[in-house]
Amino acid sequence: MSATETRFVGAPVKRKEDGPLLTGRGTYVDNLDLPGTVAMVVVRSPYAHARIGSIDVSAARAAEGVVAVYTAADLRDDWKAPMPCAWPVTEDMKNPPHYPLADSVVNYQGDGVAVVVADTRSHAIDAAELVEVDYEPLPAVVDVEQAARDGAPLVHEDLGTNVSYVWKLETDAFDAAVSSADVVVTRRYYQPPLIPNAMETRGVVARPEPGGDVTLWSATQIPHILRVLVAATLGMPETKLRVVAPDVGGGFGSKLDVYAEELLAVALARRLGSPVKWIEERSENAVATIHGRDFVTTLELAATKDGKITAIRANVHASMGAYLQLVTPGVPLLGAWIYAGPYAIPNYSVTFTGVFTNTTPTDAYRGAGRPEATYVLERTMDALARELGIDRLELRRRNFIAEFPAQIASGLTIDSGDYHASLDRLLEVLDLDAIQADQAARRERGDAKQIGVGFSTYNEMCGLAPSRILGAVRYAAGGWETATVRCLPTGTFQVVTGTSPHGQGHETAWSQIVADQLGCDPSEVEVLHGDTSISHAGLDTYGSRSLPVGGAALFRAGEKIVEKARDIVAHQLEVSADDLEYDAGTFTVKGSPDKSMTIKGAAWAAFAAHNLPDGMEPGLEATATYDPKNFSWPGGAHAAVVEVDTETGEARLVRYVAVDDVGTVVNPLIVDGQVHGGITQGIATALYEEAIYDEDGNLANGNLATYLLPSAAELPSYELERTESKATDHPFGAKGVGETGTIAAAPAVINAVLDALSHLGVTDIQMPATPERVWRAIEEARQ
Ligand code: MCN
Repeated sequence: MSATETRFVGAPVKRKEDGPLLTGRGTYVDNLDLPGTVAMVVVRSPYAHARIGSIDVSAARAAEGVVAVYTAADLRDDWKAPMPCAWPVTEDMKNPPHYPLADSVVNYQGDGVAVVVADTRSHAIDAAELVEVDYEPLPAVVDVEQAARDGAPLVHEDLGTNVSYVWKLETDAFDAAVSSADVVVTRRYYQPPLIPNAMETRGVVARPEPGGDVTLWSATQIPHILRVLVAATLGMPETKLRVVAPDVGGGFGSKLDVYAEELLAVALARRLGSPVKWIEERSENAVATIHGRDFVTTLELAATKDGKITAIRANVHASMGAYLQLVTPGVPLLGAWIYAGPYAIPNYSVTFTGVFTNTTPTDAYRGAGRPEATYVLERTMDALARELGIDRLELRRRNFIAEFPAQIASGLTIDSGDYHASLDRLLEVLDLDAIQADQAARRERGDAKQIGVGFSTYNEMCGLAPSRILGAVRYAAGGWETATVRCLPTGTFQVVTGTSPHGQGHETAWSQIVADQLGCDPSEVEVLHGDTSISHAGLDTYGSRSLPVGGAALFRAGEKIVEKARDIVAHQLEVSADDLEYDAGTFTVKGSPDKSMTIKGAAWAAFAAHNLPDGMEPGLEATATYDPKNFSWPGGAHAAVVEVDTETGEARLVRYVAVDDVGTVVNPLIVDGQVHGGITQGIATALYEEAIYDEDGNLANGNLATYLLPSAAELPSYELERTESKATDHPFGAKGVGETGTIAAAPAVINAVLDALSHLGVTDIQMPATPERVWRAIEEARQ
């Protein structure tokens, strides 16, 4: 886009979608009240591991309002395939068949064993309590390293092991590089399981339609993928299923899945001939929706004594939970190529061991694989700096990748970036000298409240795409995206996108792109999404792919419109197409500024079709499908300043400064919002969130009174800055932003806590750095 064309791209246009949402006029799944709807409730196992002896549903069947009760045995013939896992990361990956209801053994607390359908939700809940299940408890395993050892209780006995797969990537000269290094720093990190808590829990309505069709409304991120996989699992032709993602109140990766309840609702709607509705309760969400993280990682950095890092090795045990969900085994791989982060490290080794445990299945949670990689790298960078006696920022600078495109040791190419510029800007804003003077003064005085500053310089690989690379790592689907732009005869515009926003503001951002390209106001653009009967193709929203891939497809469709319109205008004005100049929606004849015609005028001419070039089809619309050659590579530098009360162990965030490079920014308000939310999730990981299981696999904190989510009261106002290096593989240079904050924040915060306590000899604290953990670390260091 030229400078004159970008009136709206780059401008802080307020989000179009927010008015209805903020005034209670959104339509979420639970707002659907279709005539004749019956309510579905899932009966869930209280045990993490148990054999099912018998299930007695007679009392439930006889209860008031009950329409039907089903167990796995009743529904066996409804499934033509087990629940899908789209990422068999190795040829011999173990993936035990997983069906919507457990048959003979339950494998995590919350595993579904029966489903009750009643006239009202309260009747269904009451009846669900009458389902009698005879369980024989089995030994459970929750610790990922323990589960991988010989002799551990087996989650799936038939497999003979809890290890689902081992995946390895290593460069040739790796061992030689480690043995010739001056120093090798090795650290071990635990990243606990996390419970995604979208504002809207999951929910489903499935309505049978005439002719055996079904419409499925789901609070999902992936209506297109869901349609294909629900149809395949139920053995329905895809044409018989319409999937609608209405307003969706967040997902953060947890709604990038094919869930048992989606399959059950469709199957039961077909059986019962009535719309079936299921709405997840908040405490149910804690066990029935996927969890994130649960990684134990050993990271080694080998370096010369002047701080040149020569090799990196990561050995990761990643919990799969009890079953492989849609992309569970692939989550570690999403970080596999970026364990060296923004640093030029020539020798590289990562090994992932995917392990079953008796816990809720894990899957993609904001950042998926990349926060895990960045956390262990940035913590170890500080450890290496201490070991070498080199300033931690100087160590980073000595190793930054400085020339682009950069081929990295893991095999990918980073097209663009400027990591020095982001760090420079961070330091301009931060005033490190003042923070360090404050730190020195507090130490001198022996204050109870100590201050620390922590850094994280990062890059990430997002914009999930390129189909060829995804295919090469055995991911079943492609990574393209598609968009249609229609220029309507009345001078308005319609976009149909394959992306499926659930909080990211695509209606606004996509309108800005079209407005600039085709010369209109964003309010004149209607953006349609999230309904497979309207948007037939698409690969949906996750992996910060929507702007890098879907936005690029939209831009390409706009280019096609401009080219067709050029021929129409040339014909109408009786000039050659080469004689036309195009700017911001208007074609002007070169040298004759009074002779012009707009895209809107061309749209009318294309509709009326009275005077079109010979052979040209009426109408002005175009579809483009875009499959980039490379991932999107944002990066940046973040700093956290924390105050730690050394008497109580409480760590409180005082400042948070983030400098992100996401290439061209379409909407700075949306980008700031994305970074805000992302940082908050990263801080939450560092200080508050952890799903705690006891040794029998009981989730000890599955509600919001005990599972801590920070609110605005715990957090400072963030200071957000940007640098800009344009993506070379995107038509207007944009990179993804949806996960940057989450990826960068956690290590910055923990590094800050450790900096605050470094004079006391504290060198390690496990996430989340709760007051108890901080206090214990201080006490241990004192002894
Ligand atoms: N954007 C922009 N300029 C850029 C980059 C992005 O203006 N250079 C805008 C885009 O136009 C889009 C938004 O920022 O409106 C996010 O774009 P993108 O980075 O492409 O990410 P996606 O739209 O694909 O969203 C997915 C991403 C992920 S992976 C998670 S997890 C996440 C996130 O978005 N979950 C979210 N942000 C979320 N925000 C909300 N409110 N709810 C969630 O569940």
